[in-house]
Amino acid sequence: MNRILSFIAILALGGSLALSPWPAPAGNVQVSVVNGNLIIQGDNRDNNIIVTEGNITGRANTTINGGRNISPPDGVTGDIIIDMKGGNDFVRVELPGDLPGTNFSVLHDLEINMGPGNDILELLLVRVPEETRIDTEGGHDIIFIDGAFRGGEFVRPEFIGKFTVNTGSGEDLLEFRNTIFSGEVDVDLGSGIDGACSTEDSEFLMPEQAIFDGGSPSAGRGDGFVARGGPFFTNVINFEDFPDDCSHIGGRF
Ligand SMILES: [Ca+2]
Ligand SMILES: [Ca+2]
Ligand SMILES: [Ca+2]
Repeated sequence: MNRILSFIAILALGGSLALSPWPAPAGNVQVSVVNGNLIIQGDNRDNNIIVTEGNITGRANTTINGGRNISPPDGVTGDIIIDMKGGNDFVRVELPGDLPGTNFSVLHDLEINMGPGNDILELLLVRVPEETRIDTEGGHDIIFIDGAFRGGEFVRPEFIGKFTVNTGSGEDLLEFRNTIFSGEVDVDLGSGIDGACSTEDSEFLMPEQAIFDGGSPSAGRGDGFVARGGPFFTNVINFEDFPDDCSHIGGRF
């Protein structure tokens, strides 16, 4: 399977509910502003939401504050905190930062906890001015990061401050393309046969401060790392498999 097919597979998993092996997404996601932080909190059902500069939208039968969607609330001056709790959750965030015509963006930190369950997180054209902290906890989780076209221009994702990922137990995949990591990067894929995948032109402005840890197991096929054409990393530990493409890593056969 080439990378385009693998991307289509991710889209099919997250986007096309008819093809999803999972039950239809449900539950309610509560959005509130607490001490200036935007809190987006799921429940223990399979929640499916998209967060953009214009809307926070529930897909399929997932509701937002009991309704179909809401505009980003006023009064957000702090961080954006997403906590999806249990269930097989899908979250897409598209917040391209302070571009012309943007009325809502990440102002400080972005913190996302996907909780137990097999989760998919997509960060498309996201710009985070300060820290990014992602924890997908147990389960077979996928994190996919890429740019996208906005107003005819391709906008790359950019993480200015420290970027931290923990994917916990389960066979997890972190795939990123066209992404700019300006600061420290600390990726820990936890136990399970995991994969980290850089397929396109990502940039690490501090590659000596980028750590990728595949975790256990360290026997057999082991954890896979793909950095085709990418920078030379010095801190890649607990990876055993270095294939040319991402189609057979992170629990994908
Ligand atoms: Ca949930
Ligand atoms: Ca999970
Ligand atoms: Ca893992």
